[in-house]
Amino acid sequence: MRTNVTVFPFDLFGGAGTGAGAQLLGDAVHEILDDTEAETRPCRADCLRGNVEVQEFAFETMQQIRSWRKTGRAAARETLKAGDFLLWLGGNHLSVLPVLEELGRDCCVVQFDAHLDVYAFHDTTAELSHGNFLRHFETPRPRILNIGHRDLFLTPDEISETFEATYSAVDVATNIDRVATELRAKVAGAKRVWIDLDADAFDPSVCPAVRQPLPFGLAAPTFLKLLDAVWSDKVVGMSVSEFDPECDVRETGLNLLGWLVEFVLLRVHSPR
Ligand SMILES: [Mn+2]
Repeated sequence: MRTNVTVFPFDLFGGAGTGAGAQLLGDAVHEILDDTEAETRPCRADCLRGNVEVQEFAFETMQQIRSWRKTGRAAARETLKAGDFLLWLGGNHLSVLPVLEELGRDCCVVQFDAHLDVYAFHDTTAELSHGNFLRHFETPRPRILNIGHRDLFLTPDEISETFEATYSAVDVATNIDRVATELRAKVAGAKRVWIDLDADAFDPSVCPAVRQPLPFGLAAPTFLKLLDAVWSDKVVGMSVSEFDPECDVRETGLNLLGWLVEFVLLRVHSPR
């Protein structure tokens, strides 16, 4: 098994500043790999040697921006087709759309997010944005489960148009064992599983580095427990998005997400 780390710092249509977050996490991966290379004593990260490749995209020219979605889809397709694990370090949450579009119906997306990105408020744009992108698939949508949302607006009918199931932060806080059991059952029926983390799923005290924080979010150990519940060999990749270093406090978000990235790499590559 090899891992392709794709740094995809797209952050237009909402969440400008998160592109820098994707690049920072990409730098963190380089640091992990360089440190491992330099280490002379045995360490757990030895299993990463030669197995992790980092691919970085930029969105600086008009041409790069115009073809962002096509570029993203091609990059995701190539890694998924090769059977490699795909770690997608995105800018805003919209930057993950090209990956989700490549997954297909038989994939179950386990999405950690404070928001249900299907918003069509009177004051939000009808055009594609990071707040409504789940309504804009060009391909058949994968199954999507949300964990940790704090939405107080959408009706159950609107939610069920897009989400197979949602487990709000209240559900998680009041009965995490039931949530873990149900998630386990749901992913068991999927051919492939994708983990999609929007950093604002965490409580702002845990990860302040987001542009649209909502209170009462997930605690870090809670996230780990639910990640563990859905983890299996069927997990083909994971995306991390909406990390905005400008909003960070004493690098709390960077430390949290940097640790998580290393944890996931080890989880994928450690001999069992
Ligand atoms: Mn969000």
